[in-house]
Amino acid sequence: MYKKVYFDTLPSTNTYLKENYQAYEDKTVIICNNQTSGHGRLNRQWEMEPGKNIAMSILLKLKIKDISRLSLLTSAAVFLSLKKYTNNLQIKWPNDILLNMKKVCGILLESIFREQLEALIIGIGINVNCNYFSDEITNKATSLKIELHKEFKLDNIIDDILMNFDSLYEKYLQDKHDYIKICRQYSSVIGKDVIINNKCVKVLNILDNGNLLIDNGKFHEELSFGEITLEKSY
Ligand code: BT5
Repeated sequence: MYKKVYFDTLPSTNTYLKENYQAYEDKTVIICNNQTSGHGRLNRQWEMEPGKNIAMSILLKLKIKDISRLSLLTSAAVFLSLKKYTNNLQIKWPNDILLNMKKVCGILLESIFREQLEALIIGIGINVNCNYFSDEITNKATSLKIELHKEFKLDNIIDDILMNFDSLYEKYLQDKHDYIKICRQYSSVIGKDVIINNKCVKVLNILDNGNLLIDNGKFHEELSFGEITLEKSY
C-alpha cells in the first residue's frame, strides 16, 4: 500500500525526500500543492502553477541493483493513467510523456547510495489544470486542460498512477517487464531521425533491457540514457 503524505508548499518533493527519506517507509508518496524549486535532470527548472498541477515523489527502499528500467516503468504507469482521457499520448524515451507532441509530464529518478542503494526517489510532474507556461517552454509544454478543454481532479490521477505503478512494479520484481512493451508501442521516437546527445541518429527500437537501439550512420548502438530532441517538436 502506498501512503500519501501531503504538504502545501515544498521547494521540491524530490529534494524533500532526499533529505528526509530515513523518516519514511518504503512506498511513501510525497505530494505538494506548490513546488517552488522543482527540478528536472541536470538541475533544470521544472515549472509548476500552484494548485493546478501534480508534483509527487514516490519513495522506494529497494534491495535490487537494477534500477535503470524504473524510469520506463514510471513512464508506462503515467501513460496508462492518462490514456483513459485521450488517445493522443506518446512516451518519449526515457522519461517524458507527450500529449499532441508537447510535454505534459516529466519524470526524474534520483537515488541515494551509502555503500549500497538505500533509496530511490521517483519524481513525477504532470501539467493538469494549468493554462500558461513561461515564454521559454510555451511552444513545447502543454497541460491536460489546454488540450482537452476541461479540468481534472488531481487526486484521481494520482491514485490511478499509484495503482498502475504498483501493478507494473510488482511484476518487475518478478522479472516481468510488461512496461517495456507499452513504452515501445506508444513511443514517440521509434523509426524517427532524432538528435541524441548532439548527434543525428535514427531510432530503431527500445530493447527488452530498456536501452534504445539506434543507427548512428556507421553501426547500430545501444544507449542506456540520453537526451533526445525531435525536430519541430519536443
Ligand atoms: C524532467 O526533467 O522532465 C523531469 C521533471 C520532474 C519534475 C518532478 S515534479 C515532482 C518532483 N520534484 C522535483 O523537483 N522534480 C520532480 P528534464 O527532462 O530535465 O526536463 C526539464 C525541462 O523541461 C526544462 O528544462 C524545461 O525545458 C521543460 N519544462 C520545465 N517545466 C515544464 C513543465 N511544467 N512542463 C513541460 N516542460 C517543462
